[in-house]
Amino acid sequence: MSDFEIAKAQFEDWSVDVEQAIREVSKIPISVHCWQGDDVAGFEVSKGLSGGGIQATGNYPGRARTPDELRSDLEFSYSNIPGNHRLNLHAMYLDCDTNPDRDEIEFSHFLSWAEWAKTQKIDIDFNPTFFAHEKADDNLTLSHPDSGIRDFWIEHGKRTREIAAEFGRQQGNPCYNNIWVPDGYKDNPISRIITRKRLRESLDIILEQKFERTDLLDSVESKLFGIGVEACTIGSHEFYLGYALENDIVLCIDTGHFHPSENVSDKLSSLALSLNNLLLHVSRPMRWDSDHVILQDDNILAMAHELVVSNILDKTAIGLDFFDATISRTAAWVIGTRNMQKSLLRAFLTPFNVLNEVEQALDFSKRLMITEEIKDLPFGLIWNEFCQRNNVPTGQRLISVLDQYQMSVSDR
Ligand code: RNT
Ligand code: ZN
Repeated sequence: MSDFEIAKAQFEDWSVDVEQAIREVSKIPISVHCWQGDDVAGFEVSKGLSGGGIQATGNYPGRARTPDELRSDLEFSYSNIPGNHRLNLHAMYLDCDTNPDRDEIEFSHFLSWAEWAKTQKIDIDFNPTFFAHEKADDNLTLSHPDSGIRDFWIEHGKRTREIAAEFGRQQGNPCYNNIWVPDGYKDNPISRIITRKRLRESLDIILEQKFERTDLLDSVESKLFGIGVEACTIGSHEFYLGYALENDIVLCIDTGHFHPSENVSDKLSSLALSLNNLLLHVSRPMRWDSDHVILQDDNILAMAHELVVSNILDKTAIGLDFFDATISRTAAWVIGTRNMQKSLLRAFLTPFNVLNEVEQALDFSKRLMITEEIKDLPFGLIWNEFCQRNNVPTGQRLISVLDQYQMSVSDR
C-alpha cells in the first residue's frame, strides 16, 4: 500500500471520503491579489502618498516593476499552486502608455491583462484604487467635503464597475469589484454622521448603473482603523453591513479589519444568514492590520472550518490580502495560497457528520475526544497526493523551486 492508501484508510475509519474532499478543494478558486507582487505600488506614473495605512514594509530584491514582470511572477506562482485560481487586479495596475488619471480609465487600459488571463485560463476580479493619489492625501475620498474631489472619485468608481463588468462578460462569470476607501479622521471628529452620509450618497451614485449579476458583483469592505485614521473610519463594519444588506450587494470581510481579539470566523455564519454573497480578504494581522502572509494557523483553520461546516462556500468568494516586502514575493503568494487550500482540505477531511451528531446530542465529552483525536490524522499525505495529481511540487522540491525563481529575479 502506498502512503496515500494508508492515510486514506485512516480517514475512512472516521467515515471521511478522501476522494470527495480532494474533489471539493479542487473546485475552489482562490483570488490571488496582484499587489503582493510589487508592494502595492502599481503602474501609474504619478503617485500620491500611499495613504490609509496601506504600507508594505521591507525592500527584498525582486519586486515586479512592470506588468510583464508581474505576469511572469504570477505565472510562476500559479504553476506551484494546485488547481485553477483567479487574479485580483487593482485599478492602479493598468497597462498603457497614455497615463490616464483615475477618472479616465477604461477597459482598453487593461487589455493586456485580459489577453494574458485568457491564455492562462485565469478569471479576473477587480478593485477601484481610492488611495495612493494626490486627491486622497486628506484620507478622504468619496466622503470628502469638496464636491469636486468626491466627483472625481465617484467617476473612478463608476469606471471600475464598467471595466469589471467587461472582464466578467468576457470570462463568462462574475468579476467581483471590491470598493475599499481609506476615508477617516486621525483625531476625534465632531460629526461622524455628516461624513458617513456623504460616503453613502457617493456610493449610491456609483452603484446607480445596473449590470448583469452574471458579469459584475459589487462588494464593499469595512475596516476598524488605519494608520492616520485612528479616531474614526467612515466605512466601518456597521456602515457597510447595513449598506450591503440594503442594496443587496456583497460584503467583503478582511480578516485584518477587526479588533485582534475578535473571532472573524465566528461572523461568517451570521452574515451568511442575511447576505446573498460574501467576499473574504484573508490576511494575517499581527497586533494591527499588518497584512502578514497567512499561515496554516488557528484563525485560518477556523475560517475554513466555518466555510465547510456551514456549507456556505457557494456564496463565499475567497480572496487573499497580504503583502510582505521582506521576503520573496513569489514565495509569499505560493505559501499563502497553499495555506488557504491546505486549511480548506483539512476542513473537508473532518468527520463533521459524526461531530454534528454528538454535538446535537449535547455529548460534549465525546466532541472533545474526537476533535483532539483527529488532529493526529495524516493530513499531509492527502495534501501531497493532491499536489502530485496537480503536478506541483511539495517538500524540499518546492523549496528549491521557490529559491531558484527568487534567484532569477533578485537582480531587478
Ligand atoms: C486595505 C484593504 C484593501 C487593500 C487592497 C489593496 O486595508 O484591506 O483591501 O488591502 O485593496
Ligand atoms: Zn482587504
